[in-house]
Amino acid sequence: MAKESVAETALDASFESFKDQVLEDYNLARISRETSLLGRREVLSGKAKFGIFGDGKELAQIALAKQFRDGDFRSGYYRDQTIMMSIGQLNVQQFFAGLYAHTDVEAEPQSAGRQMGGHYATRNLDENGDWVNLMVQKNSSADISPTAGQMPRLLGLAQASKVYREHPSLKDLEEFKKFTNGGNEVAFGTIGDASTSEGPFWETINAAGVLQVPMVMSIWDDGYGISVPREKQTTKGSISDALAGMQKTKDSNGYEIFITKGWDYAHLCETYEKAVKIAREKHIPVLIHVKEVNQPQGHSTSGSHERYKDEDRLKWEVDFDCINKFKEWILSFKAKGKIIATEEELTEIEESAKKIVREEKSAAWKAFTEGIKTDLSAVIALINAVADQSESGVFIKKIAENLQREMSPIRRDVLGAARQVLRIIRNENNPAKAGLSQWIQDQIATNYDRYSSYLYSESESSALSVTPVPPTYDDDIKMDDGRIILRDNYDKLLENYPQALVFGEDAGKIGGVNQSLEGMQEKHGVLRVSDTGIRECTIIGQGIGMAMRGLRPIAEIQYLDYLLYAVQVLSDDLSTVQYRTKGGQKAPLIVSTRGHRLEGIWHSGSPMGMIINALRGMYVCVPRNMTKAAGFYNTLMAGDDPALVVEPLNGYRTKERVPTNSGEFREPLGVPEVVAEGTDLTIVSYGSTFNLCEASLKQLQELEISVELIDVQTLLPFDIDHMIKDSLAKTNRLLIVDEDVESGATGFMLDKILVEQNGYNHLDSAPMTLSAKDHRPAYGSDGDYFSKPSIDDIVEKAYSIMNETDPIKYPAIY
Ligand SMILES: Cc1ncc(C[n+]2csc(CCOP(=O)(O)OP(=O)(O)O)c2C)c(N)n1
Ligand SMILES: [Mg+2]
Repeated sequence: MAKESVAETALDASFESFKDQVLEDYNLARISRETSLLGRREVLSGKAKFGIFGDGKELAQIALAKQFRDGDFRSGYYRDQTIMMSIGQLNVQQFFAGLYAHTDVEAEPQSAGRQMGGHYATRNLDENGDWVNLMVQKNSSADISPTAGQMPRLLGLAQASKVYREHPSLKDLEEFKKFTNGGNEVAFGTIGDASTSEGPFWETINAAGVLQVPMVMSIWDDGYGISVPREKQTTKGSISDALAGMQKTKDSNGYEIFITKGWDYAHLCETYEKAVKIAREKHIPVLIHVKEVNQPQGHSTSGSHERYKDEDRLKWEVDFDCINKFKEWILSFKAKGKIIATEEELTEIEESAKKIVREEKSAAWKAFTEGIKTDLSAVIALINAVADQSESGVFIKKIAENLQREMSPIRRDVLGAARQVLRIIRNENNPAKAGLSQWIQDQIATNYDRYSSYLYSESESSALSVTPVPPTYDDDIKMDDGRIILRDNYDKLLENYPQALVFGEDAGKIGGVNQSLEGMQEKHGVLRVSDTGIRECTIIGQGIGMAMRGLRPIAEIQYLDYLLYAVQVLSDDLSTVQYRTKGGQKAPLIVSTRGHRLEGIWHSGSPMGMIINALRGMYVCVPRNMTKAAGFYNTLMAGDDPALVVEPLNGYRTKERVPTNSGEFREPLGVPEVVAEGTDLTIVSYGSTFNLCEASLKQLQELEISVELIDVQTLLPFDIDHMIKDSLAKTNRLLIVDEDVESGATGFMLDKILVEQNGYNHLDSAPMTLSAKDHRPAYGSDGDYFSKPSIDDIVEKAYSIMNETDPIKYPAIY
């Protein structure tokens, strides 16, 4: 029996230390529970906006955390406060700081107040954005709210251990000692029972079984996903039954599956010890279905569980409350005449836990409100100074008084009042105006840092700081297919960066569907150039997780049209890593895909507007040829930002001049290239349509239209130095061409050029856009001709702008 065996081992070792451990666990369970109880009250009393807590999951998490070692990683969800406390990465004060949205990273290291409470992360970067030693701390990747969104990244976090263990040259390199000790690190995943219904869960589970990575997957089964019961979520009403076919056998890969109960301390401890050992030593994934987990307070502060739980279940929540059960177990424990604690001793722990949590909560509130109070006093002084000298003094004083009377003022109240006053005195020559105005400007800058910084890397390695290097060429002109330029560049990258890995569907054995990795697996090994299953979401997840552990993955999505399967993880996870941790974590993943025109509805899409709107936080490169694409890969490898590179699908067999410095030349981001100079009209484009624009130049010249042709090269960032505006100052006319839907990326570019760059000041004609039709592109060359912009369309659109300007010189064609 579990109880006896734990006890006996313990007795043999040292009863005293066993006892201390159990009581320490009891204490932590109580502290965590009190935090949940008091946290809920803070929300209900209006001091915090939303609360979601880990009550009922304490015991299982304590058992898990006992096996958590330095260098290990967690990828979990909002119930995991006890794991975080147990591994020493969250204290009670920090928990409450998160609940209140304290924006100071010292007080709230999880997200600096950016994420709602219950979303956890560790600080894995120093203040310069460089990696800290991940091997001297227990790590947690930063949580996200979408259910099962933690799963794809978990796969990569676990796979990194496998790569580190099996990679011949990384093992001994000093610079990787801060990420691994021979690949012995485990990735702990947690998920709720209901969230196992999500696609990313199944995709991850399958992939980890195939890859055999050290992943310890825990399912906290409390029987509900908000109000919907497990039976409506899971086949057979049991995730371990549903996954039974995944069980590893002597002759197959697969999982070791464990089942335990959320209130059974001894069995939980034993199960986790066994399970984690298997994952760590043998790199076999394990799944722990923790049944009978309770949820004493219901789902969150948004509602009460009495709405959907019947009386029996509500009674069960009390009878099988995991901490009560733990207490029963402690009190009933007797081995060789020894006991762990008396009821009085446990009551003492409970009282002390309550007191500690109350005190920590108050300290968090004090620290949170102090900063705002300082701002408040400053602004009231400034407003009163303005009031003393204003004709609206009485009214303005009233604003200051109201502000002072606010019970729990927030920054919006403070800044809002100041801005209101400045608007009132807009016509006055008030000597105190400058002080107030300056204060507002300062506050806006400070709050930009608080709420809007770190969308991208702010380190010295930011992709925007990489020094550009032009491609060099031999005097005698050597031409080759675009795919060869890419392949030779990959070869050099794999040589220069031992931490680089390339993987995707068909990327390994055959070297990619377009042969841009031809021979690379043979040369660099199956570990570094590999095939994956058809599973775009977890291909990205592999990349994110590995990038979070110091590797430099290049994840390939076979076609741009299939990026949609991965947009959720790219948008919710990868694009927000820096932002949601305020620079505490990074995942410099390069995503490579190929797109724009080729053939048919799902092999010629160019949904760039959707992509750039969904992926703020990543850079998006849209090269017109493979030399440019290679130049972007090289820049991105030298930087530490995540990015997407869209290779032009019709460019693999196009001849390009072969550079002599493969792997070295670096294309800058956000710097358009003026490919042809002209005086009548600026045409702006990128990718495959850029090449069509270039092919139109001759006809346009014959029509006596002098075109300045600009390749924007990257959509995110877009023309950092406003070069396009300078071109408009010369031509006064603008045509933007791409093959996205109408108002897609052309709409974005129009806004950037006319509004952000103030380009509209230079225009003499209405700006024009030319894009594809709103439907998906039809199949075949005629489908392409009638769905996407053609040379005819480009020439005629440009001509129509000139016709409007000078109908005598450019008479209407139609
Ligand atoms: C993609 C997505 N859909 C819906 C939600 C809203 N939501 C938040 S938690 C939750 C239930 C999750 O239940 P379960 O996985 O069992 O975890 P538990 O809260 O019970 O621990 C839902 C539907 C969400 N966060 N993300
Ligand atoms: Mg649940």
